[in-house]
Amino acid sequence: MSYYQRDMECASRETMRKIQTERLAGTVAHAYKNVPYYRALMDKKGVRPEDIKSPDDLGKLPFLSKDDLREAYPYGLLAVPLSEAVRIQSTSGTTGKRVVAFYTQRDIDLWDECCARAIVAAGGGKDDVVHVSYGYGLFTGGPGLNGGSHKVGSLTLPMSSGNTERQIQFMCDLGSTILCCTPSYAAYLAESIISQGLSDKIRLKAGIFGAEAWSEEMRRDIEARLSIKAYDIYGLTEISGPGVSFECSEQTGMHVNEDHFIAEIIDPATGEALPDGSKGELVFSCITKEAFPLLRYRTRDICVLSRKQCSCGRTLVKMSKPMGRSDDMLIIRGVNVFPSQIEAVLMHAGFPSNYQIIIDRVNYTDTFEVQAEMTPEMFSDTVKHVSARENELLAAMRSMLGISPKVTLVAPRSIARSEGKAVRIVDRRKI
Ligand code: DLL
Repeated sequence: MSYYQRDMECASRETMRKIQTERLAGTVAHAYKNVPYYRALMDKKGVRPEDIKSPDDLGKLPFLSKDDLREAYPYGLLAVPLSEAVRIQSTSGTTGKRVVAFYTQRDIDLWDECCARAIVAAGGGKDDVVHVSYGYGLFTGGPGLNGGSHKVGSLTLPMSSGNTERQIQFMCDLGSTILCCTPSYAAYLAESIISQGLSDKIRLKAGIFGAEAWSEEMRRDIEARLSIKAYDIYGLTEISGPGVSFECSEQTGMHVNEDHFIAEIIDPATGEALPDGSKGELVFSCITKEAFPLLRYRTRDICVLSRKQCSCGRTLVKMSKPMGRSDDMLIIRGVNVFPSQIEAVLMHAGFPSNYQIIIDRVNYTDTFEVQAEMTPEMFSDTVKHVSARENELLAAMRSMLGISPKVTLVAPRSIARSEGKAVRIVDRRKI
């Protein structure tokens, strides 16, 4: 039990606040003393470490963003001597300078604990075979769930991503019970398992899927096809990786590991803190990290926090699934479009989760196309049926988005599969 400190997950509000207050003060003092970059930001705002007496004072601290991480790249935000740091991980982004994060051994231990909580919440224990198909290496998915699985004492299969045939073979031969990967890869694995007629040989009971946006419809689809319960998991490299928050059996949002990360919601335009229940940008302050103690880090993820009592008994605040990003929300012909809305329409209409949104600009006007893969049954329909389906989708999308994309149905398996995060958006506009 002590491994994943169940008592912390169920602590009273008062106990949690006391712990957060102590840890926050310690981390602010640590960052001020050891990170000249952050000290300069605090000095500029005229705030001293002793001004931060409780989480209520968080608003006095300056924000950090990806831009700061890029500016301070690579070592500018490292808060311990290099000799104390034992690991580097990096974000999956492909544009600009990569963002790197550092860990001491203690940071890794606490990260493992956060991921262990996620595995336990998904029903995992010592008798489970945890099949980790998140990428290993710089990406945090593989190392995070791997560490969590060890901490729980489950048998860990460090598959990494790729080689789908081998994934399925090991899954059958070794009796994997919990699958950890991106939801898009889970959907692809499900499709391959079914098409090979191997569903009977699969022993999976749960999946821990995250690292990218996925809809409720996609969850139900994966659950039905793999006969499992699918749990969401959230995190970002800058704050440690997966396990910043995780879902429990209620499946109504992800519990934030509040004894390690304090969550706030702010208005992305003004930076003003908003009360629980408001929709806004999620901001995290790390309160136990040694090497990379980011404070008030702007995630750009748009979420809602809720303190409604959870039937699982955990008292940790819950965050909704990210509903989009304050920075990569698509603006097409002046209309704000979230890819999750498009996904919801497709899944609702019975389409598989493989789709691509292609945006371009021709003669100063945005073009907007949604390519959706058909199921094999749809593909064998007559051309007349296919065009009727395209029209149905078009009408549903127009009503959901307030803008009409060109809808093209494409053959099964014609959209390139990803073993990591799916490439859903191809934005060719040069603005
Ligand atoms: O994606 C860490 C991770 C690995 C999380 C495995 C869960 C499982 P990054 O590559 O730094 O880290 O990307 C972080 O991915 O700010 C969100 O926009 C998005 N994201 C992560 N989890 C979810 C989720 C990892 N469950 C960025 N739902 C975050 C929606 C998610 N978006």
